Amino acid sequence: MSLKHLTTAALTMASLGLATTAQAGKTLDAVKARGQVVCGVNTSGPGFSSADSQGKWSGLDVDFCRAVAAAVLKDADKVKYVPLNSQQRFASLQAGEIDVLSRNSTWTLSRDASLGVVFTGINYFDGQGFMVPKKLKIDNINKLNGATLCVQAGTTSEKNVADYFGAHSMKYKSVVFDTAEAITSAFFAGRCQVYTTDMSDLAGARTKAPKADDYVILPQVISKEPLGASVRRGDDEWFEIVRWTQFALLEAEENGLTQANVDQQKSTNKDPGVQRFLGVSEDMGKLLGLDAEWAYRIVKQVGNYGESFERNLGAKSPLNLPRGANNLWTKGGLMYAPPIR
Ligand SMILES: N[C@@H](CCC(=O)N[C@@H](CS)C(=O)NCC(=O)O)C(=O)O
Repeated sequence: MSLKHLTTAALTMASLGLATTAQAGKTLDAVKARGQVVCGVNTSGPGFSSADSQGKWSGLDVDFCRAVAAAVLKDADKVKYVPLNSQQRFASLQAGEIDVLSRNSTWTLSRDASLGVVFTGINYFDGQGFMVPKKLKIDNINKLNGATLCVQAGTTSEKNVADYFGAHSMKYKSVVFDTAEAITSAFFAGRCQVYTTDMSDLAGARTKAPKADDYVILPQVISKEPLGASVRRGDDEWFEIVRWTQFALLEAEENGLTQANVDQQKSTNKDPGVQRFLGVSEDMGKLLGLDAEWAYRIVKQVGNYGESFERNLGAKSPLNLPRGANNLWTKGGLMYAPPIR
């Protein structure tokens, strides 16, 4: 076939809305050759990514890495975790040391447009808050004028406090740390009166307090912190895989598919959307450079988004966070996946 005919054929397929198989991107090839997804995670974020004494990682962000590995390598355990502090994370992704950054990172315009990385979605809607010792009897952030704040370098938290206190003509003194470990020990030792970061981080940090009850997290938030994964710029195929992994976790929940019922649903559920999602009727995976069972494996090996949330952050976890904005759109939340079709 001549080039002209080939182009015409491609244009005809596109105009008819017919799908073509995805080209493998270079990250996908590298991940397959290596047999591991290298995932950048938090050094110690309870509920998001933390390692136990045996070095086993768990958390919402860890589950996301596992879901990518289940989709791509057919095995959620094929992940290498690289713990990164706030300042290291984007440089590490940019330098090609990791394939995905899944580490409580806020999606902002400057990060998305100027760091050589691109965010793939939102896996947790958060906001910045403040934790204080109960004995200070502070119940509102408007009482923080003149306070000493512990904050981490290289975070949106650092910038938001400057905005907020400036806009409200309030003074503060910040004590800046490079790691969460350093902040929590300083705060619990009384070196600053206030610890400020994302609400979810505060809930995690509070679980590490010598006596959690001695600390309160104030109810007000001063910012939007949409947390999500990011990948290096320039590999659209890999971007699509990571983005649709997030959507698959949500779509599974919306369809009532769980780790426990997915096998039975696969053989009995006649809903065309479920059959397509699980690769029974159609192969959606090939459009991503994967196989028909990519999404089935995510559910089977990791569970749906809601299961991951409950296990890591919900009422049965030490963080005990409400689902709130992170509920599905069908249940009053903001979590929404475009159609998998
Ligand atoms: N979501 C905010 C804050 C994220 C962040 O790095 N928070 C600190 C809170 S102390 C953290 O997780 N530190 C742990 C670490 O450095 O590994 C951002 O993207 O800048």
